[in-house]
This record gives sequence, C-alpha cells and structure tokens, in this order.
Amino acid sequence: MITNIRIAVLTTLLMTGAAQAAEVIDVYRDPDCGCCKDWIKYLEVNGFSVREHVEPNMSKVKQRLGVAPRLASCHTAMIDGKFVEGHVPVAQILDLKSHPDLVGVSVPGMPAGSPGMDYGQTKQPYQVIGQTLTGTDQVVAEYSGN
Ligand SMILES: [Cu+2]
Repeated sequence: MITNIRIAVLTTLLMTGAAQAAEVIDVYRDPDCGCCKDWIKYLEVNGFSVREHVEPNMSKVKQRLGVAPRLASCHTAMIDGKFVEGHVPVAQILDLKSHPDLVGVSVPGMPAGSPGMDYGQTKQPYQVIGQTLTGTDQVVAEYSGN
C-alpha cells in the first residue's frame, strides 16, 4: 500500500517535470553540419522538443530571422519569437524569458568546449551575447576556458 502511494507520487512528479521542461524550439541547420546535430542532441537531453529544419542557405535564414552578421555561428534556432544563434547553453535559452529587451542570444563562432562543441579536452573561454531591440550587444553570460 505504502509502495503504491510512493509510486503514484513519484509518477506525478516525473510527469510534472517533463511537462515543464518540454520547451518547443525550431532549429535551422545546414545539411552537412555535424556540430549542429550535436547541439540538437544536447537540447533533447535537456528536455527540449526540437523541430529540425534543414536549410541549404543558412546566411539567408539568419538574415530573415534578424541575426546580426557579427553574431553569426553555424545553426540558428527560434524560441518564443527570439533567435538562439550557435552553441548557446540551455541556461541562457531559458533565461531569454526574463529579457524582454533582447531579440535573441548568440555564441558567435564555434568555441571548443561549448555545448555541442565538446570534443576533446580543450575549452575556449566564450561569452553569450544578447542582441538588444536597438541592435546593440549585451553580454549575458561568460564561461571560462582551461
Ligand atoms: Cu557548430
């Protein structure tokens, strides 16, 4: 009897957790991009529901979605009308909700050690940069290297 109640409580907790974590995100990527697929896997492991779009011309996609060229990386994602450019960690994707002043967030380039770029031992320091409504940059997070 006690065991049954425990299982019921545990099941409810698990289902609640899954429902909260199921953020839907659209990811646009080039057909030949391997690290883009690794970033998608990272999102899925962290509970995101990914809608994948394979695009032959990513620079056109970035232009359409409003990514400033200086902030460009490989893939571009969209969540709640905001862009997520490159290998951005989950924390800053979720944190976009608390930044009404930002149109998107980016990890420019493809720094080694960022999510989906975690091959080998090398970790480069990198910044997560927000693009404001007025077009300026705002550093929202910094990660140190090794
Ligand atoms: Cu990449």
